[in-house]
Amino acid sequence: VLIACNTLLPVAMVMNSALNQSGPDTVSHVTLATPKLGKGTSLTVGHKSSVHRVMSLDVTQYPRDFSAVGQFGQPAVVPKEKELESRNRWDEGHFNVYLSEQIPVDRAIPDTRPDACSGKLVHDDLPTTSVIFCFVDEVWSTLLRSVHSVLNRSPPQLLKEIILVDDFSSKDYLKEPLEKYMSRFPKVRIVRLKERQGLIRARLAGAAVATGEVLTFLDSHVECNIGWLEPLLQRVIC
Ligand SMILES: [Mn+2]
Repeated sequence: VLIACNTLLPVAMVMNSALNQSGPDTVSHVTLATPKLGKGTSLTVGHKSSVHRVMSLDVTQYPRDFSAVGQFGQPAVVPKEKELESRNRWDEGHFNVYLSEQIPVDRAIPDTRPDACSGKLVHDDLPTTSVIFCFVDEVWSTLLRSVHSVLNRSPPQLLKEIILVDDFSSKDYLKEPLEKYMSRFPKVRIVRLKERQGLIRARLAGAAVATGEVLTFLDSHVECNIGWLEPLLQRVIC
């Protein structure tokens, strides 16, 4: 069942299997149609009534380079001598792949939320989530940026795991080098499909191994900003 779908931030969220805690306070009712539970299965989801302001979280493992291209969302320009290269590489991702490679994969970006969003209250006991990225031959820099943005800007206690579902990519950099890169992040898991399945079956493959209470499906070329997760999880339980 599709709980939330937003075209600006490509995201879809579903409840994963049974959320079996039931709190004494506010109780909301969620109707599910997950493969595991079958269509129309109903669950009661409880939560405490205590709330907090959406967390303004943005952590990085390493200090950020202030002068890096595109740092803080500064406009980035292709130098004259790189214009041909940048044009030739456009088709690798149907965007400016050259420029994306110049921009740090864990850069800071401005907090562009309206005040009403940053002041929003969410429950203290939000469910955990598995973030699932499905991809076929995704560009290296954008795939990494997607993962870093989730790791850097999600409350750690809510992020159960990140599942990368490789829908039978052909690019070599997505094999060994991706395994090696991601091995430093204990929360990141890679699932390899043995033949091309298509987006929906790839998502189901991710869902099948996910252990979080809510499944969050993101495009593999996104940049999650500060406060992206809690309001989405809040919508799922309320
Ligand atoms: Mn997309």
